[in-house]
Amino acid sequence: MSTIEKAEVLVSSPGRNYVTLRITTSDGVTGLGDATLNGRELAVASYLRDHVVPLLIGRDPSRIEDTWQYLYRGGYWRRGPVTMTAIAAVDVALWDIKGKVAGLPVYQLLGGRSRDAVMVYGHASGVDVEELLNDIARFQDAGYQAIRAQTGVPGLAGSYGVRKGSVYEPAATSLPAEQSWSTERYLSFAPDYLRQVRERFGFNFHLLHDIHHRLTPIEAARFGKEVEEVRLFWMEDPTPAENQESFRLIRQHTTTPIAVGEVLNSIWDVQQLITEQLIDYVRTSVSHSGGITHLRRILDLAALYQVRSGSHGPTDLSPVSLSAATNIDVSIPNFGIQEYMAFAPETLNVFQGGPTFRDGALYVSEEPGLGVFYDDRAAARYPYDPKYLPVARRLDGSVHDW
Ligand code: CS2
Ligand code: MG
Repeated sequence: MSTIEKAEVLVSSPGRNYVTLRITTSDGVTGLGDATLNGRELAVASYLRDHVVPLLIGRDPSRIEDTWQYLYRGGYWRRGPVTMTAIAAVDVALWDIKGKVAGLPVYQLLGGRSRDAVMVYGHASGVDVEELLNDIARFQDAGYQAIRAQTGVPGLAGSYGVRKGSVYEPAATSLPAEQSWSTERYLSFAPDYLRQVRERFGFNFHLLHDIHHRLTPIEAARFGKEVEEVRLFWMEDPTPAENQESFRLIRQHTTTPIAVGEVLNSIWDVQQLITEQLIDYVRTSVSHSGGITHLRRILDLAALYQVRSGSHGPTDLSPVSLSAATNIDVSIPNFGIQEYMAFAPETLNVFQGGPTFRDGALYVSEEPGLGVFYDDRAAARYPYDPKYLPVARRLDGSVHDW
């Protein structure tokens, strides 16, 4: 019987910080898992290195479910982004190994294809509306059928979602940058610029917008109602989702579709949102919600309530996550859309292989497992570089959700 012989926690910063788990079996088969948690990377690296890796050595790598249960229940303390990201990395690495042993891409182990192409959305942004509109045109020229639109709010220093340079990365400073926020200014500005997007480009593409946890439920209800004419594919994270029942209020006032889940990490965190149909897309990611094994449970529950997938997928989830996500996306019945940001060239120097982007969609790799190779020599050129996500403060100086 093959056993787990080695499990390496690889920390590097090709373009941005990534934590990668590489498991090697006694037969020499390797599997990769993404353990990156933006702004808290070393917490997961330590959780793996100090508390999980010693438990893996000697285990049967084929026992994916048993290992998941062993790490989840055996950890005693339930859920949370650090725990569930660490478990996800182990889980995805074991699925990678299982695919390689079987000589099949992981999606073939998940029931095979339900679709050929995985529709993605790109991230258009600008410091002002004109720059945003020009960026949307660029994404349309690149073949995207779905585009997220974000721009700065006039008079506010710093703003969520505006790309600087070629790759968007919000964790850009060695201490949290402080950005100002005004709900009033946002609510009087955002619906109008989304209307301008439709006026300029029409309705023949999917338009998405990320509110990023910043409104109260009634403010989100007002926003959703005001933008119904814009026909958003979704409004994302309209209000913090710890209080799942708060979405009932939003639902009472608007038909604008809602997407939630990227900061959540277990089926219990989205259970009410799904079973009460308070959301339309669930965004939990393969790398932060317990891996392929747990994300499939979430998506199977979602399918019972006609909630579709919309998994988180910016560049702070590595190409290993994107490959695992695409293997899930191509196979599940209730696929909605996959978030996709082009990685920095340095990132692709280290993480080689995975899905390919073409005409607004991702095409899964046919290589066995996840089809991603981690190049240690390339990674050695990019040492860890601690970075923090920003913090938002209201105009009165109090902390707000970033
Ligand atoms: C964003 C993320 O992609 C999104 O929808 O919410 O970019 C998020 O801000 C980052 O993943 C935080 O690291
Ligand atoms: Mg988001």
